[in-house]
Amino acid sequence: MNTIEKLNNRFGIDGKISFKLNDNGFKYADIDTGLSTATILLYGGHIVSFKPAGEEEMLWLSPNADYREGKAVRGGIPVCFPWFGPSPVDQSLPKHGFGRLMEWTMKSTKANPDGTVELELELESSDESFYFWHFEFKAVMTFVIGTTLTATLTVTNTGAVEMQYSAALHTYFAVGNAENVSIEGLSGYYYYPNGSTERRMQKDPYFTLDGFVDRCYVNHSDGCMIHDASLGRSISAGKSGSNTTVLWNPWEEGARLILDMPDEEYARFVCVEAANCFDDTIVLQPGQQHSTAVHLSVAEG
Ligand code: TA6
Repeated sequence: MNTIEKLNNRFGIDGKISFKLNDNGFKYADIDTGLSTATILLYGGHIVSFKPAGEEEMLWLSPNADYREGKAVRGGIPVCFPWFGPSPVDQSLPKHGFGRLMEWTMKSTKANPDGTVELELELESSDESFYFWHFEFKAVMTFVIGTTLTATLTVTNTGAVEMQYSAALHTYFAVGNAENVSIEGLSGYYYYPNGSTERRMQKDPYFTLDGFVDRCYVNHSDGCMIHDASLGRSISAGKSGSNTTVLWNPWEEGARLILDMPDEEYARFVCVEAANCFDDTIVLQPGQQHSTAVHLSVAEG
């Protein structure tokens, strides 16, 4: 019996969850709840599509995504773990950690009475992870999929010493045109713009995209609303367990430097990321755990 047959035997749910291989040989869960469809790659524990019934796709995925071991798939909700950005100890290690570069193990699937389905994928410390990071851990991605999507990263310190990590659920929200997008919910918060160490406060109630942005909002534990005038919809990007929000769009010039997306695609997404980084890194004593979650739903425009 091949791996896909085994996955289907153990975790498939008739008419709702089946396991397949994509054209590049990556395993994925193909999900149809009736309320929505979704696609979750085992590689990276990474959801790359979520489309509530009757709505446009909510997650952007690059048409040129690079499906190769050791590369990150651009789009969806990459899991940045156990560090966000460059490694704090060795800049030669992969940016945004190794969680998005390894295959996660399917642990469970479940169909709930309310029509939602639930999937759990796990990444545990191993010889491979020790090469990058000398801590013992268990990371679980839980997805609850219905008309809304909740994606939760729960990290447990399974070792005998204190462990510190940073992380992000680096969501690429699909939009009609980034030039017609404004984001609500960041007013009154300090942010560090584009890698600067000089903090500023956002005064405007809305942040309107009009060029390259890479901002890190600190002490921000609430969600945002993403208003997309082109599609005439708003997305509620709620979160919990995260005190930092990162906004990113490479815009035209930046997109030209990114090889795994077509240049013009910068206009099709905005990243609003639920992060634990900078002042908000997580410290876990042996046996402790922390969860970071995003709750995504569509509202009218
Ligand atoms: O979250 C924002 C960011 O850290 C940006 O600086 C930008 O580089 C982006 O992530 C994408 O990173 P990646 O390694 O996936 O190309």
